[in-house]
Amino acid sequence: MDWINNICCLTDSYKVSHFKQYPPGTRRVYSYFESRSGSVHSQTTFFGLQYWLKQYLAGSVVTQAKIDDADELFKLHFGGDVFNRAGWEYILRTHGGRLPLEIKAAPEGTVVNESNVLMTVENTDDRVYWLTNYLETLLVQVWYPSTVATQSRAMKQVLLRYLARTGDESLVGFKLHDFGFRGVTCPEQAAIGGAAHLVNFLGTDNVAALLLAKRFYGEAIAGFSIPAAEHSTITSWGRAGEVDACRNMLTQYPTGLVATVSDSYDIFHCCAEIWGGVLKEAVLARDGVLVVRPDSGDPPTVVVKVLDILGEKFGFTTNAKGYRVLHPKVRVIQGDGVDFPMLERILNAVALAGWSADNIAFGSGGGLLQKLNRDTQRFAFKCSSVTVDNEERDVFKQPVTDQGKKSKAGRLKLVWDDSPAGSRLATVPVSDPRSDTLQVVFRDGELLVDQGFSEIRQRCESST
Ligand code: AOY
Repeated sequence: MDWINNICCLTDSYKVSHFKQYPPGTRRVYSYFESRSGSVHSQTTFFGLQYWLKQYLAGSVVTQAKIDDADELFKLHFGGDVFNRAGWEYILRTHGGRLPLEIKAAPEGTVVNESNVLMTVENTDDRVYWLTNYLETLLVQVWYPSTVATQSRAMKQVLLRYLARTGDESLVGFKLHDFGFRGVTCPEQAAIGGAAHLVNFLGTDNVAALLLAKRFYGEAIAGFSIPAAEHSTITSWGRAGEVDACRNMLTQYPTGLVATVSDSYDIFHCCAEIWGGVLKEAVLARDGVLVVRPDSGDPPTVVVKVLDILGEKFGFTTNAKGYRVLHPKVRVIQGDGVDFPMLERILNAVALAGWSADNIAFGSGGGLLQKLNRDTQRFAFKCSSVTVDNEERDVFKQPVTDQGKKSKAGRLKLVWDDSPAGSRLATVPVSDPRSDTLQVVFRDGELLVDQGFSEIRQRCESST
């Protein structure tokens, strides 16, 4: 990744020109990051900044070679001298290549309502006023893990609602498995989005996510998986060999959980005549749990029919909440077509058919890591204060064409606001006497806070 790791270039082209555009005498630029009102999910989980700080911003990140590379590129790109070579050389000479910025941020895993400050950025050297918003491009990318963590948490709440009504809430950690590595754009995105999902869950097939959680958040092993079939391993045996392929899964993995995709030819035939027929005694004799995976068709219809067939063949019990639970050696995982709306449609169909949510887990790929964008939670980074000469001025935008894009003014803090209804995080001016939840995480090239994955998980889970 060293071809792209040049801080001078990790920005939008127009920002390279902005150092000449602030008012004369500008010494400080102060900007903040928020999820604006009108987002898809009413609460937002903040996660991922520490990866950007460690990977791109901490330490001596400016070198003469990087400045020279950027200068050469921008000469060609703009057809002239637009790049602030002298400004970057000043950072190199005066600050040893360390960025003279202060970044404050909400602790990762913090859950806020819409329209709250999550991060603030300000230059610490008067001559480097232009750097604050030069970094907007890179810092705003935190929208992605924050949105994945936000949506994954919303999916967890849906699962918890159905588990509370029909089964056992303690099972929730393994109810939404990350199938998304292949569906994203690159390994870095898989790692970032997959780690964000693991803030809420324990199940993943996204190995890149494990690497990020370990290297950047100190978590030795953030997620777990089990042996599982794919279509190639089943269909290689031929259509007539499907039963042998299935038997092989049971014998190769004689204990514990094992998952087998079962729709290669006919999911209903596979459930009735293979798992619930020829191999029924082998499944029951095995010291573990068989997880049957349908992978095509209308998910609510197919899942209910699979549960009905497996229930008829293997038997079931009825739990204290009045819902049916399959024989303990058989479960189902649905990993096709699962996104936020589909999750609830399936759970609703399962409950309506009298089946407990205990019977089923979900896999989600594109729906978990890809079917979202910066507008999902309406993330934005805006300047709210500048200091020009000795005058601190409030700054904001208020477009007549969209009142929803009005930005906040002044220096901000995030405080616990107590009302009769309970305590919630609120954004107030820095003059407010209450203590700030935002922490200084970065100053002048130094990372000042190192957050562990378990504290992040706890913070997210304990917030209401
Ligand atoms: N994994 C549970 C463990 C994982 C997978 C990964 C794309 C699993 C399947 C399964 O049971 O079936 C990426 C599709 C499936």
